[in-house]
Amino acid sequence: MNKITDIIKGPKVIQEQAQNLEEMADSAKSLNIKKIIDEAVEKIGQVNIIIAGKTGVGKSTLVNAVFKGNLAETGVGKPVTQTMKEYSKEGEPVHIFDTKGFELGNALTIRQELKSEIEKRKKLGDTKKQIHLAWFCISNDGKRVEKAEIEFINDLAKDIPVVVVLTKTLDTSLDFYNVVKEECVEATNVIRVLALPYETPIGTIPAFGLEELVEHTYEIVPDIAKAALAASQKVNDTITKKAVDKIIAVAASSAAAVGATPIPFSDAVLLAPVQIGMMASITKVMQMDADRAFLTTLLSSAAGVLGATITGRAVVRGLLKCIPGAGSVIGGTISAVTASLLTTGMGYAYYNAVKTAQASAKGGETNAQSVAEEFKKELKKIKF
Ligand SMILES: Nc1nc2c(ncn2[C@@H]2O[C@H](COP(=O)(O)OP(=O)(O)OP(=O)(O)O)[C@@H](O)[C@H]2O)c(=O)[nH]1
Ligand SMILES: [Mg+2]
Repeated sequence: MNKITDIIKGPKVIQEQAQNLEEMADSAKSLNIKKIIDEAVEKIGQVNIIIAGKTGVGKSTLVNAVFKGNLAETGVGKPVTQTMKEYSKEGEPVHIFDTKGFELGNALTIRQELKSEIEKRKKLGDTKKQIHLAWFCISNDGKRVEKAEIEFINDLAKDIPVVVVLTKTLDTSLDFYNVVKEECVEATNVIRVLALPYETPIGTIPAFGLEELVEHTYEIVPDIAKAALAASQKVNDTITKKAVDKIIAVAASSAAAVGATPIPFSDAVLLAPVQIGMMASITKVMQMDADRAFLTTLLSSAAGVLGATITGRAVVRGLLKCIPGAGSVIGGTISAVTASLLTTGMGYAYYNAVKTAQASAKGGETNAQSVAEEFKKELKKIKF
C-alpha cells in the first residue's frame, strides 16, 4: 500500500487526473440512489423470534428493553395461531412471536401449534419467513420452574434454537440458575437478566444481562438473520460492529471484482454503487433511516473527498500505462487491490462518523449534516 501511495504522490499526473474529478463526481450523483438503497435495505433481511413463558414473567418488558420501537406495547399483534401473535413495526427488521396462555395447562397445545407453524414456514423455503429461534422466559424472582416448562423447552429445541432467559434477576445467587441449566439440557444457554432497573427501599438495582443475551443470540441465529438482529437491537454495540465488518468485507470484495475488470476510465462510476450500497446498509444496521435524502446529503458533501479517492484509482491506472510492459493483468490486479482498500477505508470512515455523530446527539436524532461533517474528517485521515 505504501509503495502505491508513494508512486501516486510523486508525478504531475495527479493534476491532470484531478481535472476529471468533477466530471466523475457528477456521474456518481446521477446514479439511481433510491434503487441502491432499497436493495441494500432488502439485503438486511428479517429476524423472527418466538418469546414464550408464563404471564407476568417480563416477556414484553424484555422485548421493549432489547429492541427499538416499543414493539411489545405499540404494535398491534397479528394473530398467527390461537396462542401466538406476531408483533412488528414498519422499517424494523425484527418480528416477535409472542405466545399466550402458557399457565392454563395447555403447554402441549402451544407446542403442537408452534411445531406446525415452524414446519409450515420451513416448507415455504423463504428464509426471511422462518422462525429463527426462541427465548423462553422464566422468572428468576419466583425461582420456580415447572416440569411442563422444562419439557416444552427441551422439545422445542429439536426444531429451533432455544435460549432460556431468567428474567427479573434481583440477586446474585446461582442456585436456581444451576437447577435450570441442569434441566434444560437442549437449550443453547441460560442467561440471567434484569431488563429494567429495579427500585428497592435501599437503592436501585441496575439493569443487566441484555448485552450478553443479544451477543449469544447473534452467535446462534442463522447467518441470514444476523444483520437484521444487529439492526433491530439497541443494547449491544459489539454486534453492530460485527455486522458492519461483514457488510464492509462483502462490499470490498465486490469492489475488487469491479476493479479487476479493466474498463477504461468510466469504471470509476462502477465503484460507486457498491460503496453507496455499503453506506446504506451500514446506515440501516446503525439504526438510522437510510433514506435518499440522508445519503444524498452525505454523498454530495463528501463528493470532493470521494472524487479524490476515485481519482487516486484512475491515477494508478494512468500511471501503469506509462510503464512499458505493465499490461492489463498487472493493471487489473492493482486496481482490484486499490478498489478494495478504498471501499474498506470508506466503510470504516463512515462507521466512525456515524458513531461520533450519534454520541454527540446523546440519544437524540442524528442528522445527516453532522454525520457528513464527521465523514469528511474521517476520510481525510485515511491515506489512500
Ligand atoms: N423493574 C423491573 N420490572 C420488571 C422487569 N421485567 C418485568 N417487570 C415488571 O413485571 C410486570 C410484568 O411484565 P410484562 O413484561 O408485562 O410480562 P409479560 O411476560 O409480558 O406478561 P404477559 O404479557 O401478561 O404474558 C410489569 O409490571 C413489569 O414492569 C424488570 O426487568 N425490571
Ligand atoms: Mg406481555
